[in-house]
Amino acid sequence: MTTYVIGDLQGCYQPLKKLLKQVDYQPGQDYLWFVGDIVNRGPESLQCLRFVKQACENQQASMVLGNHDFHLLAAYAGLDKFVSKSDTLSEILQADDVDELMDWLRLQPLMVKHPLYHAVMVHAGIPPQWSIEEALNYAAEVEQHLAANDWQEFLCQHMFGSEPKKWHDGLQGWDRLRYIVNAFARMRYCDASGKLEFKRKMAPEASNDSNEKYQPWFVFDNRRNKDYEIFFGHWSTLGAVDAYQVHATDTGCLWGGKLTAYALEEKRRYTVDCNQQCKPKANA
Ligand SMILES: [Mn+2]
Repeated sequence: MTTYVIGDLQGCYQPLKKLLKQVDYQPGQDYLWFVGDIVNRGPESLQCLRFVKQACENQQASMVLGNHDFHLLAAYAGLDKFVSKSDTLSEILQADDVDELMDWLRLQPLMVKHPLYHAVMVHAGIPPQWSIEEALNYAAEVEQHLAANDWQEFLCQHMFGSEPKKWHDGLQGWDRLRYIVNAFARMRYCDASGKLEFKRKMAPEASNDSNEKYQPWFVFDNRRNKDYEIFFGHWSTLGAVDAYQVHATDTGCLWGGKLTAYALEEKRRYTVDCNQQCKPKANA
């Protein structure tokens, strides 16, 4: 049995098929971890979503929710103001099985813990001030709301926005839940206390780093979650980082880069080159 951690698909279904063939994936024997952002921008989001749903329902895969998956749920729930021209979600929103797909998607977790190893998966990251146990509990707070009957109102009215930036244990209400969502699904840079910084998206530059307050979330010495290997995606410009007890798996398939499967047991990366088809259409 091998656990393959698969980077952000974003609708790149052909590269996924190629990658699974390359690693000789055996359904029912091997297990797939999808780091989220299954959909959007790429050409075959509907196929990707159906594939991941089927694999999860067959107990052959797990996924975590990424910011684009949240975005899809919000678009379905009627939050048109967050739908942009570069989105390629209409195929899903018009599909016959859209209700079934969305009712399944909203029940997916923000964080998954491996049943056998000290390994977890999130979409973007875990702030330095949270232990693994705390992070799992915080993820569950949000998951409860997404599972409730009024999930659409919860998501559309309370979860979008970039405030608050700072976490403290006494944070309550929507602000608390919004920080949790933003940390798990959007974070790249933060400070040592977990204060979020959303403006920077590029990889850190070697030259100007050491005095900068905001750093990639995983580099801080005081990080309280180093006792587990953390797998994540979301950051396509970061590259294939395997350091600091973390593994970055978004290698930019959507942007003409590669799709990654990290074989957990072998500690080895497999990749396929993306094909031209996956690059977002200029005016899609
Ligand atoms: Mn993302």
